[in-house]
Amino acid sequence: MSPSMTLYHNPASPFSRKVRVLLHETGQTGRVNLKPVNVTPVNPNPEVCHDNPCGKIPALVLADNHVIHDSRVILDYLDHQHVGNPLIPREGSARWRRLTLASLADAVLDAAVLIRYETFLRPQDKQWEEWLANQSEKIARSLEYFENEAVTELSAHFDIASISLACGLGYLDFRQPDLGWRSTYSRLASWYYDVSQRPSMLETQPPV
Ligand code: 99T
Repeated sequence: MSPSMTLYHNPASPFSRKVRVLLHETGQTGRVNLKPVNVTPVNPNPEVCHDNPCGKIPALVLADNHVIHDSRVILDYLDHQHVGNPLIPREGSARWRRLTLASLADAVLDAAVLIRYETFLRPQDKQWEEWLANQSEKIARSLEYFENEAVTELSAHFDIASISLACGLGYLDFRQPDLGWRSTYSRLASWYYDVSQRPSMLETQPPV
């Protein structure tokens, strides 16, 4: 199968990783050509901006040159392109529950990426400690919810909710290695240990 689609991505991007994990889980890696790009809010890439006006990755260019962007939209699209069990429930309460858990996992990612940009891109004398602390609080409240209210549900399926949280925890390990979330959220740590062994997670690990 020769690739008919192109994915703008970066190995460090957890949003791109979600797409790549779903491609592995649904047997579609051969359909997508991976195009690595470096983008930050202060270093836009003209090619990405041409295909996705907001300049963010991931963005998926289809065979007919139409472009789909935002990881959640791309996951939804790709989940309609395979014949196995859907990784986003198509209907019923499961659909809204799993999408809501995925959205909370994405909120962890949004906060962690904002922390990365604030600490890595913004000059140190302009960094805003209170703002950083409140992004960290968003992460803490969300992980506490997953630990206390959702870990059993997560264990039931490796789907959009689980993929999003697994990529979120992987990103915390990558960008905030001293956070020590495992000691506070032991059930999440055990769940993450198991899902990290999946080939889709092993083959998409962020760079060391
Ligand atoms: O904000 C920018 O201009 C460039 N940033 C991005 O493209 C980041 C890369 S993660 N992507 C997103 O923020 C996508 C969010 C969107 N809602 C989605 O696709 O779900 C880079 C992380 C890192 O380098 O540490």
